[in-house]
This record gives sequence, C-alpha cells and structure tokens, in this order.
Amino acid sequence: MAYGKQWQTVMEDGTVVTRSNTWSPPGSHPVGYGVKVVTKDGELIRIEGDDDNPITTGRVNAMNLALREYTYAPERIIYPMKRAYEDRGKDKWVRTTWDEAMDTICEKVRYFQETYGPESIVCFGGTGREACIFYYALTFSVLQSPNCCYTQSGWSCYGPRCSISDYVLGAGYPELDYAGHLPGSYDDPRYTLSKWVVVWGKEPLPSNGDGFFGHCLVDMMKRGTKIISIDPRITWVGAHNGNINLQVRPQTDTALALGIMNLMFETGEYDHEFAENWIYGLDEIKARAAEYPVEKVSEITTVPVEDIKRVAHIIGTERPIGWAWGLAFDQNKNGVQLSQAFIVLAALAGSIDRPGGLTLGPPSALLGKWRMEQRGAMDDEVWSKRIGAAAWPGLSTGMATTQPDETLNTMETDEPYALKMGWFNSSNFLTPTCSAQPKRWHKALQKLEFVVVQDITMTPTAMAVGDYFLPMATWAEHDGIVLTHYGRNTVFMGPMNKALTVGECKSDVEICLMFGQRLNPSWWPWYKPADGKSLDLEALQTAVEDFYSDQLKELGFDWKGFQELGLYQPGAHGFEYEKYEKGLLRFDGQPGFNTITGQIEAYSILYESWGEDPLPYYEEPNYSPISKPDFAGQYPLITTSGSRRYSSFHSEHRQVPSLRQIDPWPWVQINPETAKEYGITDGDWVEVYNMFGEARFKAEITPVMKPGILNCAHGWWFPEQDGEEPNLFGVWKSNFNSLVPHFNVGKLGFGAPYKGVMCNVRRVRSLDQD
Ligand SMILES: Nc1nc2c(c(=O)[nH]1)N[C@H]1C(S)=C(S)[C@@H](COP(=O)(O)OP(=O)(O)OC[C@H]3O[C@@H](n4cnc5c(=O)[nH]c(N)nc54)[C@H](O)[C@@H]3O)O[C@H]1N2
Ligand SMILES: Nc1nc2c(c(=O)[nH]1)N[C@H]1C(S)=C(S)[C@@H](COP(=O)(O)OP(=O)(O)OC[C@H]3O[C@@H](n4cnc5c(=O)[nH]c(N)nc54)[C@H](O)[C@@H]3O)O[C@H]1N2
Ligand SMILES: [Mo]
Repeated sequence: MAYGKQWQTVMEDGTVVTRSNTWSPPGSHPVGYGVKVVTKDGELIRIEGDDDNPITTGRVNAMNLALREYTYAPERIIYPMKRAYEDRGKDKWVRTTWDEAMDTICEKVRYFQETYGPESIVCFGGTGREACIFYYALTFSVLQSPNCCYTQSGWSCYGPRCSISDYVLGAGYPELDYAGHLPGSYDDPRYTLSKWVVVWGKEPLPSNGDGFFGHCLVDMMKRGTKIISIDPRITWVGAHNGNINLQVRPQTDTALALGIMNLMFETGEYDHEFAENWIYGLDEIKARAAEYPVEKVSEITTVPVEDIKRVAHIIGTERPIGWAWGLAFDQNKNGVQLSQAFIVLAALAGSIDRPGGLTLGPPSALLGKWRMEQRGAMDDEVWSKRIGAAAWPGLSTGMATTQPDETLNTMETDEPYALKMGWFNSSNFLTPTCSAQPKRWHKALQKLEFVVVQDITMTPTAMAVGDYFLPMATWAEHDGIVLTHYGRNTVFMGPMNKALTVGECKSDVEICLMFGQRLNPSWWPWYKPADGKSLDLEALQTAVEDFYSDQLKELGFDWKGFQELGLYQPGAHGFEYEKYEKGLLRFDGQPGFNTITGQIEAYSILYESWGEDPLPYYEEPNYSPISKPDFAGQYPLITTSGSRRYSSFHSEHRQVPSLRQIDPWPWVQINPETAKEYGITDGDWVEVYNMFGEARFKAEITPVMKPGILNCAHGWWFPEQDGEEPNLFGVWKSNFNSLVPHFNVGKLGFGAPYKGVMCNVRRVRSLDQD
C-alpha cells in the first residue's frame, strides 16, 4: 500500500485497511505513529504499525496496540448519560439522547451566562490530547467564558517551557533535530547527525512527550550519537555504553545549568560568533553564572565536579549538540529560570535552528491563528475577569488559561466571584493527575451547580460531580489532524482518518461544532443540520471536513487533499534552518528572534517589566531536608514522581487487561541501600508520606535510583473497585498528589514540586491494611 491517494483499501478477505495517524483518545501526545487500522464489517480487528511511515517506520506503542480491547471494553460509555443532581456520587446514571442532552445543557449554559455572567462557567482541560486544541475554543467561543483551567499546580507541564521560549527565545517550542521534518530522514543532505544529545529531565522512550518521537534516540544512537542524561535515575538511554549520566538531586537543575555555563565562560569554550551576534545580556549572564562555581554546584546538585567539567567541555567543543528537554523543567519551582538557562546553554553550544541541534517553529502555526482568535468571542470586560490573570501577568501573557492554584482559591472562597457551572474536557484530575491537594479540589467542586463531563469511561471525577456524561470517540472513530507540538513546531503532520463508528460517541471537534452551532452560530458556522436542531450525522461529517479544509487552506490543500497527501513534512514544502538569519522568525520579516530586542534574551526585558529578576538564578526548593531542617528528621527522603510507563497515559488504561498486566499496581522505585535501611523488600506495599498527605505503592527495588530518592507512580485509580462515594474507585489510596503542596509555585506563577518533595516511607500490609 503506497502512500498517497490510496489511504483506504478493501482487501480480498473483506477487511478494510485504513491508513491513519494516532492521537487521542485513547491518550497520547501527538506523536502520530503511522498505523493501519484493520476493520471488518465496521468492527475494529487490529492496529498494525505502518512500515511505510518514514518517521515511525512501523513502530507503535502498547496503548495503541491495545486499541481493540479499549474500544470494546465493557466499562466504555458509548451513549450520552445523565444523573439527577441529588444522586451525585452514586451510580445512578441513565441513558439519554444527544437531542435531550444538548437541549438541557444549552439551556443551563444560557441560564448561568444570563444570571451570573459567562465567567461563572469554568472549563477544565487536561494534557495535550487532541482535546487541548479544542477546549480553548469550547471555553471562549462556545461557552463564552474566560475561564479555561488546566488544573496542575503552577501550570507545571509544557506551558512554562513554551512561555519561556516565547519570552526569551522568541520562537515556538525548540525541538531536537531528528530529521523528522525532512523527507530524506537522517540521510537527507540538509541534515547532520548530533554528536551528543543532552537528554534533560525527559524520558522520551515511554513518554514521546508532545509529539517528540522518542525512539528517534535509538535510531540516532545506532548511527553513533552519544547521550548525556541529566536525571536522578539512570534511564534506559543513559545506561548505554559511552553515555554520561549526571544523577542530579531533584529540583537542583538550575544550579547545574548555571554551573555548566560558568565553566564554558571560564574556559572560553563556546560559540563566540553566535553568542556575540545573537545573545542579549552576555556580560550580565557571565556575571550571574560566575556566582555558580563548580564546587558549589557540585555540593548543591550532588553531581561530582569532574562529571560537570566533562559535560561543560563536550557541550562547549563538540558539534552538533542536540537537546531534549522534558517535564522536569516545569514541575520545579526553579523551572522558569531553568528553561531560560537551558536556552542560553543551547545558544552557547551553537545549537539554535541548526542541523543536528534544535529546530524552531515559524511564528504562525497551523490552527494557531484560529485558536488565538477565539478570545475575540468575548468583550474586554469579560476577558478581564479571567481568574488570576491580573495577578500573574508573566503566566497569563503566555497562557490563555486561568492560573490553576488561583482557581481552587476562587472555588473555595467565591472571590472575586462564584463559579457555578463546570465542563470537564479531557481531565480526570481528582486522580493524581494534575491537581495538587486533590481532596480540597474534590470538596470545592461539589459547589458547582451543574457539571458536564466528556470522557470515555466512568472516571472518579465524573462519578463524584458529573451531571451529564458525553461519550468520546477514539482517534480511529473520527477525522482529525495530528500536529506535533500542537503547531508550535510542526515536525510533521498526519491525518487521522475515521475507520469505524462506536455507539453514539463523538469527537471533541464534533462536540464543539454541535454546541457552537447552538450557542454561538456566528463563530461556529460549519454545522448545518437539516431540520435546524437535531443530530444530523451527515451534516456533522461535512462540517468536520469543511472546518479542517478552512484550517488547511493556508498550506494550499483541503481536507480531502490532506488525506491523499498522507503526511506533511515541512522539509518538502520550503523548511529552512537558521531562520533568524533569514527574517523567517519575526512577524515584521526582519532577521532576528521574535523578542523585544530581536536577540535571545539571557537578560529578559519582559521579566524586568514584570518586576522580576531578568536573569536566571537558583533557589533551594521549599520542601527539602535542607530548606526545612526542622522536618529533616521526620521526612529525610526526597520523592520525585510520574516518570512515564509504556502501560498507561496518566489515569487512562487502568481498565485495559493487557496493559494492566504490565503494571498491575502503583509502584515506587527505591534504591537497594535505602530499601534495606527502611526494612523494605521488593514487592512490599509501602506508604509514602509527608506533612501534606500519604499514598500507597508497591516497592520496586532498583539500582537505577539514587540512594535517598524515591520515584512514585501517578495517575492511579482502580476501575475494578466500588465507584460510588466515598470510595470513588479507590481514588484516594495511591494518590501521590496529596503529598504535593497547594500554591507553592515559582517565578511568574509557574512550576510546582511534583518532581521533588521531602517525605518518609514505611512498610504496610497492603493497599488497605496497616
Ligand atoms: N506512556 C505515557 N506517555 C506519556 C504520558 C503518560 O502518562 N504515559 N504523559 C504525557 C505527558 S502529559 C507529559 S508532560 C510527558 C512527560 O514526559 P517526559 O518529559 O519524558 O517526563 P517524565 O517521564 O515525567 O520524566 C522524565 C524524567 O525526569 C526525571 N526526573 C525527575 N525529577 C527530576 C529532576 O528534578 N531533574 C531532572 N533532571 N530529572 C528529573 C525522571 O527520573 C524521568 O526519567 O509524557 C507524555 N507521554
Ligand atoms: N504526581 C504527578 N502528577 C502528575 C504528573 C506527574 O508527573 N506527577 N504529570 C502531570 C502532567 S504533566 C499532566 S499533563 C497531568 C495530566 O492530567 P490529565 O490530562 O487531566 O490526565 P487524566 O487524569 O488522564 O485525564 C484525562 C481524561 O481525559 C480522557 N480523555 C482521553 N483522551 C481524550 C480526548 O481526546 N478527549 C476528551 N474529551 N477526553 C479524553 C481520559 O479518559 C481521562 O479520563 O497530570 C499531571 N499529574
Ligand atoms: Mo503533561
């Protein structure tokens, strides 16, 4: 089956093979594995990796291989459901129709808009599933509220990295150059293989974070690339021959970055030409870095002096250096400073927008303009009511959402106004995904008078507070576009081609098109149901295609044309390196970066205007045995959390037997020495606890952990347990985020210590017994 026009084929045995690209649901980031969806008589038979996809070359993750199980799981909800307000927390859901659900929900939306103002409605969204392209629009132009909330304390995922890239680099998300945008892949003459890749606070093989195809590291290692892994654990890529591991104490990376930078300035080993032409504040950053001599940095980070020196020398002298930066940058109170220091280091290494270094996205992203325009559906007065926006300009300039911690405060206090209606779109945040102090959120959410949940299965969140449940279609059940980095740096882009239908499930774009047509038709003109009211499936399919055709216009093709193209790689359509030299990064067409100074701002003009230190600096985290010596006896250990596994995407997939078999229970990784000290053996149930809360895990004793550091699982609930209140599928038993403090955020309102709080651990008999 060749790429191109033939994206769907009927085989001799009657099966239909649809070529597609994966996204969500079931969850994953837009990594876009090229796959073949095999169906027969409308039923999903299996998923196969597509060998012809030039990037993923047949590889596909376990969660997608299990799609048949996921699709037909008995727990899946495939019709709209509703429940009486007084039955919240009880399993008293009844089936309803889309027509009734739409009538009632639209009536409620209008009631809250008119009675309390549209700002009384809050929409909760989760990570970068396809939904994240649409929940901004759902909030701003369908519900016409300014309050779109991603609930992770300190917005601690990706948003900080992107905002800092906007503020100090003046470009979309910088991504490791693994030749994904070039049709010739690694052999394309425009490409040069990275000699070294610095993999920093990221574990891309299981995570494939935000569209970065993690297995490219394996491809690159096979061709000769070596890895510098900066991680408290020794990861799979770090463990390979010749690779270097800096096992940093959690949350101290900013000191390490400044220490490496200082060594490069001291030895003069850096790209002088690039630095002098393109870094603003070179003298100031040199002076700041000088405050981080290597011995002091070694003491803070617990990384040996010789290792730091070796890495500084490699970064300063070998070319090209690639970089992969991950979630540990965001889940960190010093994360804003870390991201700024990282960008400066990459600039000093001559990696910016050069082959084998970091690629940059152009200033206008596909679907980006449309997304930005959605705010225009509200007048300035309504927009100015966005929760936390005025108090946190450094967050609300980069992110169109509320400040998450402020949102909980608002719900608890009704200040500056009460929130009345909630809409959960791709968020199950009572499980230890997202919210810190989830019991406080649980209590606060009860105050919402009306709640709509869009999801796949009954979740603890839906069971606790949902009034209406709208069933979601998987990526194989709807048309859509997989967009790596959500358009901020489109390495490649692929169509999701609808291959089957299950029950009455609808995709996020379909739900926006349907509700938008009812609630704000001038902004949502695409859906034209025949009788003007009811669900018209044919009109809905046309609306989806017309919507995408409008978005794709600027690339010169429509939805059908995109399906026939099969894969869009910018390298085949005029991609250029060194865009800053060519006037391709700024809206005014001038050379330089899209910052105030036109340069990479090691000294940030914007930070200064917000009354913040313009340069990066390091502060000891608030909840560590060093900053809280009085508690160090009680909580002598540090725990990080949430490193990804092949078996689940956050709280999803716990109900899928083949995946649950891989990781049947929540786990905590402990170094053998530490385990011995605490009398813990492999497989024991343990409780990890601190001054904020406790959670239970099964011990995995492993030398990849540094002594004294734990690593706990996140996203655990037990779909097989009683779902009703107060058990809620056991959601409080292994809830790591009860150990994470509320509103302990860093610079600009970003960053919370999900990956590093002080704690203790003790053996218990089981998940439920002491
Ligand atoms: N299978 C699967 N894939 C996923 C997800 C999932 O749940 N499951 N979630 C998705 C989401 S939303 C995201 S944001 C991405 C995240 O994916 P990544 O960015 O890869 O992040 P993590 O896997 O959380 O952690 C990466 C590494 O950081 C290390 N680490 C912990 N604390 C520190 C520290 O203080 N400093 C340093 N330098 N390293 C530290 C951990 O040991 C771990 O190896 O994955 C996405 N992909
Ligand atoms: N301790 C700790 N906590 C963490 C992390 C950590 O590393 N450590 N990681 C954090 C990070 S980085 C993130 S991004 C958050 C993630 O937090 P969330 O994104 O809130 O993750 P989930 O709990 O999986 O909730 C998502 C829900 O959306 C549903 N869903 C899946 N796909 C779709 C879709 O396409 N459309 C719709 N409408 N629904 C869909 C799923 O079934 C699921 O119930 O968790 C954070 N929590
Ligand atoms: Mo995330």
